[in-house]
Amino acid sequence: MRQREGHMSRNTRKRRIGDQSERVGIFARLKANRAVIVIAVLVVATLGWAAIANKRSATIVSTITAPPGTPPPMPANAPAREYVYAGSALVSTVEPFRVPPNDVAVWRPSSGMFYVLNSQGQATYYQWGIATDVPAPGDYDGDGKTDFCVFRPSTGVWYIVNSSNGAVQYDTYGTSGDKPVPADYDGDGRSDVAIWRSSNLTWYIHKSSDGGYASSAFGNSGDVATPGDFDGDGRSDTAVWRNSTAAFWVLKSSNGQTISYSIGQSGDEPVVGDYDGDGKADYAVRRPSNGIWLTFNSSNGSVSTNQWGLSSDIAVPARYTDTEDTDAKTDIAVWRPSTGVWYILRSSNGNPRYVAWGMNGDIPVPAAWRR
Ligand SMILES: [Ca+2]
Ligand SMILES: [Ca+2]
Ligand SMILES: [Ca+2]
Ligand SMILES: [Ca+2]
Repeated sequence: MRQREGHMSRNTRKRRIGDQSERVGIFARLKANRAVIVIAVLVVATLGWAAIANKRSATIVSTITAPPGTPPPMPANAPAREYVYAGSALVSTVEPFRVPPNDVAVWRPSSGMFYVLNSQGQATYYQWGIATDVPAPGDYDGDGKTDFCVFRPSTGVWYIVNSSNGAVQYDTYGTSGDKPVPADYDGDGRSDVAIWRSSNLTWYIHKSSDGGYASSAFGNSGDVATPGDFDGDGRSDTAVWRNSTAAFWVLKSSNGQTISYSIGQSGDEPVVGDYDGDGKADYAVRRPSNGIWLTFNSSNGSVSTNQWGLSSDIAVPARYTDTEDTDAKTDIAVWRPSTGVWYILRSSNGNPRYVAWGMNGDIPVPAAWRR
């Protein structure tokens, strides 16, 4: 896969993305069992100047196509942690960042196929799930790599493929109408199967540490579940965005206290991430009507404002990395369903990065796939 990325100065951050003229070339390399099938799809995107203001939309000639044949077996996985040696003696293993780098990825309901593109431009695909499933990626085996996983609402079954050894885990937990909210609530380094049930406003967590179950009533009708480690104790906190009052409510795992933080306005959508890279989740909202992002910095209490994306885009904030951006901060980013293009605002230098990956109907699932 080869991609051409646009480069713009920092002050273009306030322009709308569609104002850029760009060409996106793409070669998608797809791997099969015994042979390497290379399907080259040239994508030439010409986004007209002032596309937004003039209500001209981006034109993408083509986008990636579904790969043929049976998906390959899971590739062997290298340990995610870095090994520190003194001479030949292993002295420690460390995770260089609390949040490992994320890859752009989509899940295609029509085929049940995950498509992952890593930062080196290498593609991995894996068929897992059926059209009515809900993708529920998480690191359930705790090896630092996200595992392919879907939640089937009709039966409440979670289907998990361990990235460490390819073994499949099943967990029946939840039912139709529940919102999957996998995260590491007990702090053992593994994602816990969890759901938020809006009908009784209760969180149900299947703890990976001891196999026990936990539940807690938290949230109001109409809230959006936004779990994250807001207090930075290494355990994810149950949290919600309350649209009616434009505030986040967090049940802190460190001391059991409930806190709230007002940001944005009713109609905004929550886009929680660690935008300042201090290890704590930051309250953040995106205003679809004008593309404004408001991100709280937990490190110093300030709020940053950026304009990025169109109303029809899907917010995909995550810690993307490339040669220009290796920091631990969540990048503001959107995915445009109509064209399949990812627009990433690099946290390191404000330069935008464009990646064509996926097509209309896909569900973006950026995560630390590290494939
Ligand atoms: Ca894993
Ligand atoms: Ca856990
Ligand atoms: Ca916490
Ligand atoms: Ca933070």
